[in-house]
Amino acid sequence: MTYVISDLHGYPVERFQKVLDTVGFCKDDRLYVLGDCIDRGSDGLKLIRFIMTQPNITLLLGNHEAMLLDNRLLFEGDRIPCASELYGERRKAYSIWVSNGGYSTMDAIQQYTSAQVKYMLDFLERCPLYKEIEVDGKSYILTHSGLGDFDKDKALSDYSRYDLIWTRPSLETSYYDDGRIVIFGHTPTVLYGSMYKGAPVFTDTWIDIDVGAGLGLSPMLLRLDDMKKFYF
Ligand SMILES: [Mn+2]
Repeated sequence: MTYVISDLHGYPVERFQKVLDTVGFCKDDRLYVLGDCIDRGSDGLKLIRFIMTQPNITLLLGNHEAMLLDNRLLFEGDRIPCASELYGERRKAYSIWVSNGGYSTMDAIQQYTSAQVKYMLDFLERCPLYKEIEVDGKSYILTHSGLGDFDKDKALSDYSRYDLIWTRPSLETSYYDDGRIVIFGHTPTVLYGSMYKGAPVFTDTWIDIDVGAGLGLSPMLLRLDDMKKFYF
């Protein structure tokens, strides 16, 4: 069985593990986590450390993990510098992260040794921006946020990082007609209209599975083999 989930945003790791147990997730199954494990809630780094130990769970990079990586110099000294000590590009990267809910991760990271932090950040540096998979004869493209600046003749490797982790697809204008279904998170589905609150959005060419855990709603695991939804 193949599962996808996205945007856990610091969701309690023990509850996440319990859901995997409930669905009977085992070593022959595969789970793709489509980015944004961290920020907002407090368990983001615990989620990442759990994922790192699971050979059949793949984490794709989200814009929040990318913001953490953009700030990795903060964690390489004896203490975390404050904003007034940062200048130029470093100050800009810090401001962007803080304004997007980075404080919870900044606080949590201080519980770890510098070797543990380096190990986590090195792991995140290796996380892919997209995956192409096939389940039961159907082809899917997985990314954090969809495909910005979509062109069906463009190779996935030619998309910019921005177009894979920051884009906000539109119900009206985003139509990914390359024969594969694009699955992503990043945009909480309630932003497409209150009738989508807490539920995934399915269109002819894409599926948004960010049901709003970052907004305090219940996360959802989607099983691609039968499109069954599991709510936490
Ligand atoms: Mn995101």
